[in-house]
Amino acid sequence: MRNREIAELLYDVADIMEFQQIEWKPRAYRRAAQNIENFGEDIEKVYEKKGKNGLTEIPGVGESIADHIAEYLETGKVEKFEELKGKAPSGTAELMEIRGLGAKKMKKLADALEIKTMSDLKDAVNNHRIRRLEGFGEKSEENIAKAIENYEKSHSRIALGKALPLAEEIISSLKAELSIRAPDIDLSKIIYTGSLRRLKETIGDIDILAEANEEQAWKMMNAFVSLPEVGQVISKGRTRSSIILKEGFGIDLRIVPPESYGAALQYFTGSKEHNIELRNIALREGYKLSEYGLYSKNSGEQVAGRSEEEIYRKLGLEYIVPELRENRGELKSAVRNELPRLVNAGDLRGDLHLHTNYSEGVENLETMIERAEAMGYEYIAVTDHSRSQRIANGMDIETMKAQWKEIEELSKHFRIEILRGSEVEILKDGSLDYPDEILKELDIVVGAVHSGFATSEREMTGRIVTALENKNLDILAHPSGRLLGKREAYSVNFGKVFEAAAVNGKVMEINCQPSRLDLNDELIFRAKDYGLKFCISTDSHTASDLASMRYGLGQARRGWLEKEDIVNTYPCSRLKEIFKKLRD
Ligand code: DGT
Ligand code: CA
Ligand code: CA
Repeated sequence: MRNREIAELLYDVADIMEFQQIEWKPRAYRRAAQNIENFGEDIEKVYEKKGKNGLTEIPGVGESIADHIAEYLETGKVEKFEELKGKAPSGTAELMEIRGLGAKKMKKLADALEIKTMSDLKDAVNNHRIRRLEGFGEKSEENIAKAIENYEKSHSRIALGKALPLAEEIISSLKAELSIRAPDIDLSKIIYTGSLRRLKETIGDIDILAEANEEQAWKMMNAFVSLPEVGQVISKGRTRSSIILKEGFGIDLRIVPPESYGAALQYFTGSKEHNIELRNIALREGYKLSEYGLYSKNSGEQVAGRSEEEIYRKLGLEYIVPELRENRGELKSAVRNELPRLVNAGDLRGDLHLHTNYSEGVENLETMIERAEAMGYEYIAVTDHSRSQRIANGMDIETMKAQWKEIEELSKHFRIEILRGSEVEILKDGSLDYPDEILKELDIVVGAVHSGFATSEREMTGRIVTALENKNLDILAHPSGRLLGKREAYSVNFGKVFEAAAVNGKVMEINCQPSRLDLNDELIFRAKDYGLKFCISTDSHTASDLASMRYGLGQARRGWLEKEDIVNTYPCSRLKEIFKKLRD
C-alpha cells in the first residue's frame, strides 16, 4: 500500500506552496493528504481498478489532485511539483520548517531582509534586525529565536541515554491517560520502535507504534497530542501524528490494526538497510513485504503480519533481535541459524569502573557500595582517579591507602565483593601514573587517556600501545576518547591498539556514559575479530549513574557480543584469576 507515501508527497507540496504564498491550495492539499492517509483501501489498487474516477471518490481529492496522483503512480514523479520545487530557492525547505510566525509572515521577512538560508535567519535574529522591521517587534524576534532553537533541537540527534528515558516517560503518561479514557485499548502494544528500539547510540526522532481499531485510534491520538509534555503538534491523523516535545524533540505515533501490528513493528524498527534486504528475501521467496503485512505474490493473500516472529519464520529466518538489524550480516546468519547468542542484562555480575567522593564522584564510598549491592551485583571495582588528574581531584598515594582501609572496613558489612581499583592516567610517554609497587596492590587497574588529544596518530598509538604492554594494566577505559556531539575521537590506529591488547591479554572497556558509549558498536564488532575480551562499565559519578549499564549493554549487543566475550559476566574468582595472571 502506498497511501502513506502519497500523503507525504502532498504534505511536502503543501509546505512549499505555503511559502510561495499560493493561497488556499496548501489547505486543500493537506486535507487530501490526511484523507488519503486514513483511507481504508489501497489507493494504488483503487487507481488500477477504477482509474482517476476512483481517486476522486476519496474525500478532498478533486480533479487536479487526482491527476497528480495518477501521474505519480504512473511515472514516480509529478512534473508540476518538480517545477514548484525548482522555483523555490535552496534553503527554503529548511526555512519553511521554522513555524514561529507562520509561513506568510516568514516570507515577508525573508524578502525584506534577503534571508535565503537558516544561517541568514540566525544572523538576522542575533543582530536584532528583525525587531526593527515594520510589522515585527521584539516579541516576534523572540518567537523566531525560540523556533530556531526548537528546529535545531529537533534536527540534531539525541543521545540514547536521553531519548530512552524520555520515550519511556511519554509512553507511560500516554498509558496512564488511556487507562482512563479508553480502557479497552491493549496498552501492552504501545512500544517505541525505530533507532531507539535498536538501541543506537544517537536517535534522530522517537517513533512510537500502537495497535487499535478505528474508534480507539482517534481516542489515542487525542490523548497523545494533548499530553502535557507536548510543545507543538505538527500533524494529527487517525493513523499517524507527529509532535514536538516542549524540550524540542520530535515524536511520531503510528496506530495500526492488529493484523498489521507485527509487520509495522518490523518495518518501523528498521533499519532501513535491513528492511530493504529483508524485502528482497521476501520477493525471492514469492512474497511481498510491507508495513501492512507479508503477502503471497500470487494470490495477494496475507500470510503473516500479526507478529514479527511470524514474519521472520515465514521467510525461513531465525528471529533477529532489533539490535542486530543493521544489515551487517545478520540476515545471512539468520538463514543458517547462526545468530550470536547475545549477552543479556541478567548475565552481568558487577561493575568495574566507578567513582566516589575520594576523587570526582558525588557520593561517598559506602553509598556507592550499598547501591551496587542493592542492584544484585556480586562485585564492584572502586576506581577513583589517579594523582595527576588534578581537575578530577585525583588521589595521591596516601589518600588511596586511606581508601583501601575504608574498603577493608566496609567489606565486613557488605556481602558484595569490593575490588580495589583505580582509573590510572596513561601519561604522555605511555607510562602509568603510580609506581609499580602501588599498582601491584590493586585488584584492577583501568588505564585511561584524558589529555594531549591533539597529538599525531603515531604518537597516540605509541602511547596507548606502551600502556597495553605494561603488565600492571588490566583494562583500557573509553578507548577512543570521543564525546558524542562534543569531541571527536583522538586519532589513533585501532588495528594496532587491538593487536597489542590481544597479544597482552588486555580487556577493552565499553563505557556506558551516554556521551561516551566508547567503544561504539562498530569498533566492538571490529575488536571482537582480534579475539579481545570486553567489560561493560558505567564509569558512574553518582549512585544513579549505576543504572546506565543498559546503554553500554545495548552497544555490546549491537556489536554481536556474547556472554563469554564480557568479563564482568564471570564469577568474581574467575575475574580475579584473569587479572592476576596478567601481572605474573
Ligand atoms: P533515526 O530516527 O534517524 O535515528 O533512525 P530511524 O531508524 O528511527 O529512522 P526513521 O525515524 O526515519 O524511520 C523509522 C524506521 O522506518 C526506519 O528505521 C526504517 C523505516 N523506514 C523509514 N523510511 C524507510 C524507507 O524508505 N524504506 C524502508 N524500507 N524503511 C524505511
Ligand atoms: Ca526514528
Ligand atoms: Ca520517524
